[in-house]
Amino acid sequence: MTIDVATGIVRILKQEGVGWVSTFPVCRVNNALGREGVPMLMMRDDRYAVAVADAFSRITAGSRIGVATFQGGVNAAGMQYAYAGMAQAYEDGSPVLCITDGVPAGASGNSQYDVASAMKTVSKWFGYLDRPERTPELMRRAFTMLRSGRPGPVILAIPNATATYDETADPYRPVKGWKSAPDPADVRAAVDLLLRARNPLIYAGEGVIYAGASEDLKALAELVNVPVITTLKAKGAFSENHPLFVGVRGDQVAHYLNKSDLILAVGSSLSPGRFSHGIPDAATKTIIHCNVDELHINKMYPTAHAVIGDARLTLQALRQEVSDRTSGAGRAAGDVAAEVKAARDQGLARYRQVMNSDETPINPYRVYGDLMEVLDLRNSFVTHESGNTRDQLSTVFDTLIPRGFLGWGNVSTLGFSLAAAIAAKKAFPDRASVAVTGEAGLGYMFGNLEVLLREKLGITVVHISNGGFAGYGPGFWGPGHDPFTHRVLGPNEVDMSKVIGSLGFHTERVGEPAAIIPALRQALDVNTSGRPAYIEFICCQYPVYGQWVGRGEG
Ligand SMILES: Cc1ncc(C[n+]2csc(CCOP(=O)(O)OP(=O)(O)O)c2C)c(N)n1
Ligand SMILES: [Mg+2]
Repeated sequence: MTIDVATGIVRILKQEGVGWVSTFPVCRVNNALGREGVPMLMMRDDRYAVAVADAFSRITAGSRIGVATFQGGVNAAGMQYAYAGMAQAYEDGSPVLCITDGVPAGASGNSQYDVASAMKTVSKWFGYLDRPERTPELMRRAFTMLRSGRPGPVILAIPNATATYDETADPYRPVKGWKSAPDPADVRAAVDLLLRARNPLIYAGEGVIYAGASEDLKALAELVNVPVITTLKAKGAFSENHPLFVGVRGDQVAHYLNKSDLILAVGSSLSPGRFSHGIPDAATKTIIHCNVDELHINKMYPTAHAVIGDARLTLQALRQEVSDRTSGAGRAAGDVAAEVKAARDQGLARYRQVMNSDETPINPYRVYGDLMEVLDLRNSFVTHESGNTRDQLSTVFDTLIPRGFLGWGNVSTLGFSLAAAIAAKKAFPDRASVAVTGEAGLGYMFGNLEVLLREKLGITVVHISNGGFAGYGPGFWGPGHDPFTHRVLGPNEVDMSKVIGSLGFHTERVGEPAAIIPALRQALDVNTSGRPAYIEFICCQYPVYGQWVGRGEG
């Protein structure tokens, strides 16, 4: 059977279980998607097209691959804009598939912007489909990259979507994805170190979520009686009401990072970026680094010992080894849980206090506390924005299930929260989905709000409306870290609830703390019938949150 490349790609996507594709036109594969009956979620710009697909892959931990299409080729305006979305996906290691038109044979060197070299800087793999009969081969490679090893974006450029090939010559079979198990000798050596340590600490990264290893993490932590911290992106990998959970950031996390003599890092790059911890006195600590590949081993810190393999298989192997060595008894080392509780109570006291604050303008922590009260934390999704909402929510928001909260952004691109909330709704239609943003994130979202109405996506946007870029203003960090670029029109000058309400959203403007819970309840209720909501909370500027250890002011 002879088919064209675009149709071949779409049929393969269907075989791979792709149920919808996000897009911003134009891309020649789109017409084949339409003809073959694959729904398209049309975003209002290319960056969001990528970001929604990226977030879908993250939220489903790669079990369902998000796919985006956008404009490429010689007229690569879409790709130039999508670059921001791809860079974010690459930075955070998200397995998203991007498909674009390729520069046709004979047209290379035509434009100033070099598509291939640009895309190579933001992808795990860039494929160029130079012959139509290579369609199954390149798609196989793409899905192998997406489903195996270290997660990251893959991009396919299709220079001639109407070229034809024989579909039966190389029949496509879905790619399973493969995992690697750690070397047993490395597991034994890791357990030697772990059982000798006096104050070990588990440092869990997003690899635990991608490996579906939350239960295995819990089982190991309990067996060895070791406290756990998670990275921002792994928030929720370990249930945050567990007695061994220390936190993501804040004084109690600093305390444990400082005091630890051994760090068992699992599924984390251990890269002290802007939104993660440094390891204090790393040279004096023993770092066991469990990772899916070697990229991050001995990267920023000396690795005492590495265990390379899938996080789940690694955690299982470590647990088995500990169990064998200790006749199933594990490692008993005092009342760790009571110490964790005391450290948490102390570290979180100042935030718990403001979660009950009756002050006006509203303290943002009051909104977060009330949000936790209103949501079913086992059946909802919340995400933050770049800015104070990230820093504050990652300090206090109790996350009970993996991806009940999405922490994101080794480098955090403003506006991603809307994409994440959309993706969460697509992944789990029955869960409430909430994006918490400041004014900067909201600014990025505006063009895309129409999508929620058109697609009947019942999502709530919570706006912590404080009239400025709160972390940047004067008076907080001595003279302020960016005092000249801090103020924007605030709630006294613009009524955003009217602006967004006239689009068709359910909106409310809340100035009184007592009105927070009713407003949230109503928004979530309206969401269940597919209507999006925007709630503006008139808040004070309160740039107070848990610090990253060794990262200055955050
Ligand atoms: C695309 C992009 N550009 C610039 C930044 C830098 N940045 C981070 S937060 C922020 C302002 C946040 O202000 P706001 O949304 O009002 O939140 P608040 O801190 O007041 O809660 C800026 C400009 C970024 N994260 N992403
Ligand atoms: Mg603000």
